[in-house]
Amino acid sequence: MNKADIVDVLEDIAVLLELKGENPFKIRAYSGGARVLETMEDDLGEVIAEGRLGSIKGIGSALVDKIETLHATGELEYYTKLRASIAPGLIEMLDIPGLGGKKVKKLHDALGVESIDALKAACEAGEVSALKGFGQKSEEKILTGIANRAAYAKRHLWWEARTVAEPILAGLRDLPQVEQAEAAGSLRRLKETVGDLDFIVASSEPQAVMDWFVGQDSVQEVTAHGETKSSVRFESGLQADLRVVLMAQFAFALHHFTGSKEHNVAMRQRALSRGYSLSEWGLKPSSNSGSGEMEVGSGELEVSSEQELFEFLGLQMIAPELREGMGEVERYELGGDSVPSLLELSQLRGVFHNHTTASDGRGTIEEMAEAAEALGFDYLGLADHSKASYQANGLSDARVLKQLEQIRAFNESGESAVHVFSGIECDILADGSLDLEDRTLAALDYTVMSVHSSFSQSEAEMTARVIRAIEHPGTVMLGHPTGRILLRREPYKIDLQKVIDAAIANKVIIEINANPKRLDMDWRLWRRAAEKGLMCAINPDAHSTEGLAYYAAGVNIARKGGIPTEQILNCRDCAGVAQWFAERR
Ligand code: DGT
Ligand code: CA
Ligand code: CA
Ligand code: ZN
Repeated sequence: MNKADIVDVLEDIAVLLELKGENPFKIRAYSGGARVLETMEDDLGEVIAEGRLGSIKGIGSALVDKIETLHATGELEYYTKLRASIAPGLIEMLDIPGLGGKKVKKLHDALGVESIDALKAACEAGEVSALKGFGQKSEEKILTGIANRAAYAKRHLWWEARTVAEPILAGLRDLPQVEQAEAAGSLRRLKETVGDLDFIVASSEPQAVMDWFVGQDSVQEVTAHGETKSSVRFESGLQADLRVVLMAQFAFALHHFTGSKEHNVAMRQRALSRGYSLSEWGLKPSSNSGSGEMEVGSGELEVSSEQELFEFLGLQMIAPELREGMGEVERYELGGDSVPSLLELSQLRGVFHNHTTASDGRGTIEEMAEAAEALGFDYLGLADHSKASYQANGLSDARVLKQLEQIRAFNESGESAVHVFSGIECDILADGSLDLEDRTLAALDYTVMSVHSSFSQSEAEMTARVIRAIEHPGTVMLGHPTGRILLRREPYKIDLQKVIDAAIANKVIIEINANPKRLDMDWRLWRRAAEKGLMCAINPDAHSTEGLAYYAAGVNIARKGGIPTEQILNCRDCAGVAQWFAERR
């Protein structure tokens, strides 16, 4: 097990001990040990091999054994037993924002609640707000947390859903009975989260395809097994629908089940206005149109692809990710205004906003650059945390300047074909001032300013805070502008229209944080913002060499947002990027 995962286990143990009401010294040994381990600069494997772990200040004797066991085996009996000794419902409560070990213990001791449902009932009966240490506000917050939790459980990150979908699609395509197979639905539309998977197959032998689908090893439950539709559920709770149609219907079915519903409605209206009725089965003259001129055979029209379907209705091909019923049917009229071409993965020359071992990343400058080179990039932007993010081992002014020297030396060494841009992810403090000195910010190639604290400010305060940071001459980019964590934490309150206008006025870039859990700023805002002139950067926010791969999720969002490639900094070459940075400061 690697260091970061061991840190997670130690932190988890501390919380579980709190929940059990263990003595504070014991609890602190684990939480403190986790912090020491997290900020340790030496390689954990080496420290263990040299027998030095026990001599590190803050890692007590009880921890040495456990860390070594976790490092060697990835398992720890003490931890497994500790978890098993606590009611699962109490562990689930820890997911509710604002509830840690201590508070869950209090609720359990005072009210006897052992499940989320019981906690919800206690809140609704006003029993929680009556407890010392909880008030009306925390009771409401718990109820909101429980409601969000239920909604979150119904959806899955696109990135994870894709991992499940890929082998299924490959398996379907391998079946001899299958003529064509595609994933449809929100997965194909590249939505940030996915409710369920939808597969469409063309085959004249549906039964064999259905049998294979429901018989996959990973299937936990078969919820439907019919002639043309089957549904299954996997262990993660993710469900999948399969529909099998004849080849002649494939393009129609694929289009219909790709959705979105709103897009389908607009398409059906367009067809109707031209005298046709469109469904998942096909396209035929609507009964009262009386127009015979386009009829084919029985009245059904044939199309062999979605492109032909769009063209028949006088439209250019609309990429699946744009089919959200947000005016795309009007915009893609043949012969209408030109629409921007969508970003391709291969157009990215590099990425910005990535972390190294200097703060909370797992890769060194050299390792991150090597990984960027392997991805074919020309440059890599590094932006570690600043000191206010102490839990992430953020850099002081002095440490920033030291890292800057290291990056310069790295670039000058000529050991890498990748040019490293020196940056920082600097905290925007509660009042909108910045965490580092102006001259530190000015010494760097570029900066990303982000909010990592005081999330519960009012909308007016948060908006003013972020705009103050945008107006600072040292600011080049704004990081994850709403702080949302998909399926876990709601965005903080902020007026993004005002933020967008301020960013444009100050020539500040807003990032697409490409971590699949963030995808912030949201695609729904990008088209308008880009039309107004906002510049974008795709920022994987990688905390390891593997994390660089998240740039692909950012490309999805840029496509979904219809951002023209000229307004995406990553499409510029090294000199072009350097020029942008220089002109902004
Ligand atoms: P999801 O699964 O919630 O992430 O979102 P989708 O879009 O994948 O929705 P899903 O799986 O319920 O249905 C797949 C597509 O099928 C949907 O995008 C459009 C089409 N569809 C489903 N139900 C309806 C409907 O009642 N009316 C229309 N027009 N289309 C529908
Ligand atoms: Ca779906
Ligand atoms: Ca579905
Ligand atoms: Zn951040």
